[in-house]
Amino acid sequence: MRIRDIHITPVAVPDPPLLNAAGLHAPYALRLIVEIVSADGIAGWGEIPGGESARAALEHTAERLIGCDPWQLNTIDAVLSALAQPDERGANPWDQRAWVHVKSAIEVACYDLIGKAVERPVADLLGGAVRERVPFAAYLFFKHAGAGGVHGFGRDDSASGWAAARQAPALDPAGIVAQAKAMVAQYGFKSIKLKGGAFEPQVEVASILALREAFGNDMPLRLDPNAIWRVDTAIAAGKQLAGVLEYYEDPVRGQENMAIVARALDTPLATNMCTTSFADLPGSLRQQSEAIILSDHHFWGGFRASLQLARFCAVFGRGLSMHSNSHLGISLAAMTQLAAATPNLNFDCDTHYPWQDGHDLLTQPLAFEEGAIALPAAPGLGIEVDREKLAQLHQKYLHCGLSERDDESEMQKIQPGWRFQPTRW
Ligand code: GKR
Ligand code: MG
Repeated sequence: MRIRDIHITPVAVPDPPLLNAAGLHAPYALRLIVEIVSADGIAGWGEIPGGESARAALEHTAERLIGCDPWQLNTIDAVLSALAQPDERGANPWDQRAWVHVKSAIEVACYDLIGKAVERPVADLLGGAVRERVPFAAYLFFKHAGAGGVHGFGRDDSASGWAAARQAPALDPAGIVAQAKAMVAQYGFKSIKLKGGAFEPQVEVASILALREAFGNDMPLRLDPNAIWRVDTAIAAGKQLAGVLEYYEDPVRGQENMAIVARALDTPLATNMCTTSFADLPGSLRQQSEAIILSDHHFWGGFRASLQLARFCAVFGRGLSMHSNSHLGISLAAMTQLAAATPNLNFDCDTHYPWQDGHDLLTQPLAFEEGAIALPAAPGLGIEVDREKLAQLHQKYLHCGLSERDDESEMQKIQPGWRFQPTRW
């Protein structure tokens, strides 16, 4: 089998005004969709966070992969490694490295292609499914009113349930509880993560306590301030939340600070910010910076790298969970296939998908039942891309005026002069 074509399509998907440590989500989230077509006409799909730097890296790579055999992933890795430029994760909540994302997009699309060629789901190619249903967690955000997109997504006063909650502001503990109830009622999630780092720590602690009150002791709760708290703030908040959190995600910045907080608390610390690459693992072991690593095939470099990370976690006693960023159904399918084939993934995975639900590019979007996605039976990723919807989301990209994610500039539109601070409270 040979790669005949690689198509790269930037898309923009309506995204609500969600708040985080770096500012505010823009009306559109950017994604890059990669289609790899084999000489015999089979198409494999991949999806990664968007932006012109990742797109340039992908395009540069794509032309060198034409003619390669998609089964020869080690050869493809070597081609990518030879092209890769040094890049850095950056201080933002999300990972800005272009090259690991490129590697992931290509590998995922190759797996989809191979799975379709041999008529087996990707999970089978990764060693076989150890679970048929992959559980996800509700992902709450403090937010302003609005459901994303510039045209046609104004307030709909007739909306109810999750559709209304997605539009409603959530700026205090009561708003967060209302959002959680609507999201859990709609999708059946069995655990909850709150994106923190947006307001004074006491508001976020109060929101977690309000969630505990509203959902009782059987609902696991997580809080993620995206590393914007000082060590003393994080320890004080962690003590207030003792016995309440399933895990405490990136309260502070860097492995050394995480290790200090970890030693002061009984609650396990988790990260998708201080240990995000294989080069970070020796430091993680030396410092004991976290108890749980949130894997993410987009920034660990694909499925095989994620399984290697899983093996590390099993050997060195780390728990393993899964991180997400705003995403569409190709990424959701890839996360589901990988999670299904990862024996020691022992927490419900993150997903932003409810914030994008209704705007997907799949012919038949994946659906959450009781908070979980059933592993699709169809080969490859188990999904079909609707080319018309893809073209519509591409048109939105061409007209949205965004070329990179920039939550700080978006925040400045409503709070002139607002600046991102790596450590704020
Ligand atoms: O979507 O605003 C967001 C999150 O802050 C995201 O960018 C992070 O990457 O979800 C992420 C996290 O867990 O840190
Ligand atoms: Mg996080």
